[in-house]
Parts: sequence; structure tokens; C-alpha cells
Amino acid sequence: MASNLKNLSEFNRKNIPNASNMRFGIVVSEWNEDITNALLKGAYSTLIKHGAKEKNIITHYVPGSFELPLGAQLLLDTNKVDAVICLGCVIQGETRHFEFISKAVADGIIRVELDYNTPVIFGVLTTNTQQQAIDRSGGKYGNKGDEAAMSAIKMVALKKGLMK
Ligand code: DLZ
Repeated sequence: MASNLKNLSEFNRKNIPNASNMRFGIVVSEWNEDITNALLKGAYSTLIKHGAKEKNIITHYVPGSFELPLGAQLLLDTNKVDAVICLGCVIQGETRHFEFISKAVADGIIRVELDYNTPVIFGVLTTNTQQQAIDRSGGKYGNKGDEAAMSAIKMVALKKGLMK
């Protein structure tokens, strides 16, 4: 299925592990904050729905998506989280800034994830238009925040299971 047609909030919820013993960090970009706050709402509610406790979810804001990887790294350095969910929204403008930010964020997030051997989830929308971002942050294509939270839960369960 073409990924741009997938509803980001539709997944088999029966396959998602219980998150009651998991701790999450969420880093949210302040750029395009209407969108990123909607992503946060989706991610947070999905974590809670699957058993995560409010006291085990730490949320921090960073200025823009470019700062998400460092935000994630700083959170991991606290040793208080089992995974970090990075939420951002980069919208194509008139210049090439979009390409540089999108690539830097993706590269940075995977680098932190592998360096720390800990799930760091790419909950970043990279869209051509504001409408595409609205459609994917609680609109007609669901909410990327939901998908990011679900990925975080699954990856923490995988790690906990393998390290037993
Ligand atoms: C500068 C900038 C621009 C033009 N566009 C976005 C965007 O669409 N989404 C986003 O999250 N951040 C944007 N930023 C800010 C950068 O991510 C970063 O915060 C600044 O370049 C400072 O490092």
C-alpha cells in the first residue's frame, strides 16, 4: 500500500504490548506548533491508552525539528526513559531549507537511536503543504503521533524482551 494513503492511526491495537512498565520521553518541536501539539496529543493519548502512566511520560519542547536529535540525546542521558518520541513538522518553503532540516533530523535521530541502543522514534512530518500536515496530525490520514507512540511501545517491548 502506498504509504501516503495509509491512515496513520489505523493499526491492529491487539498486537500492541502493554506499556504500564515503560517510561517515555517526548520531544516536541515548537515550529508549526499547531501541528506538533496535535501530534503530541495523539502520541500521549496512544501511550496512555496502552497502559503507560502519566508519571512515566516526560515531555520537553525544542525550538525546531533540527534540535530534536539533541533533545532526545539529553533526555536519554537522564536514564529516566526507555524510549524517546521525536515530534516535528517540516513544511516545504520557498528555499532549500526544507531539505537540509529534513535530512539532518532523520540522520540525527537514527544516529542517537543506534548510539544509545534505545528506541528514538521519527515522528516528524515532512510535507509539501500545511494541508498535508493537517491531514496527518489528526485529520483524514490519522495522526503520525499515534503511529510514533505505537512504534515506541513495540520497540521498548522488543528491547525488554531480548534483554531478559
Ligand atoms: C528555520 C526553520 C524553517 C525555515 N522551517 C522549519 C520547519 O518547517 N519546521 C521546523 O521544525 N523547523 C523549521 N525551522 C527551524 C529549524 O528546525 C531550527 O530550529 C533552526 O534552524 C535553528 O537551528
